[in-house]
Amino acid sequence: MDCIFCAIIKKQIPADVVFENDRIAAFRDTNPQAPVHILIVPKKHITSLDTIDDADQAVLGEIQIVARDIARRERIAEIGYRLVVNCGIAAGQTVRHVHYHLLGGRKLLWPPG
Ligand code: DGP
Repeated sequence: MDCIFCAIIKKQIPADVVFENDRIAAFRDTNPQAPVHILIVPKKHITSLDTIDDADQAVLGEIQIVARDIARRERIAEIGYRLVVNCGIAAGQTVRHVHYHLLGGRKLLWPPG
């Protein structure tokens, strides 16, 4: 399987990893859209939100706990931040390994476009 995020998780290609445990990795986005832009991913390869199943419930919940902790550490929690998942072509998903964008450090517009 040719997946860039699986390659990062296996440390076959470099990334600026800010958090890691047995189930989850978080690393800085190479094309940041905000002063803080971190991707949080399950280590298990899941293609998109559309292919999650009941067995993924715990890790997907844990990702939000990880996001909260990273946001506090990156000092964006106080002013506010956004956690975004793009699912599928119309939403602009380009990497087919489910990932949560943690964005903060500036005023974020809504709707996102
Ligand atoms: P999305 O459009 O939601 O699929 O977001 C994919 C994000 O992944 C995009 O913001 C750029 C980022 N990205 C793509 N390739 C790499 C990579 O090799 N390393 C890192 N750190 N980020 C990547």
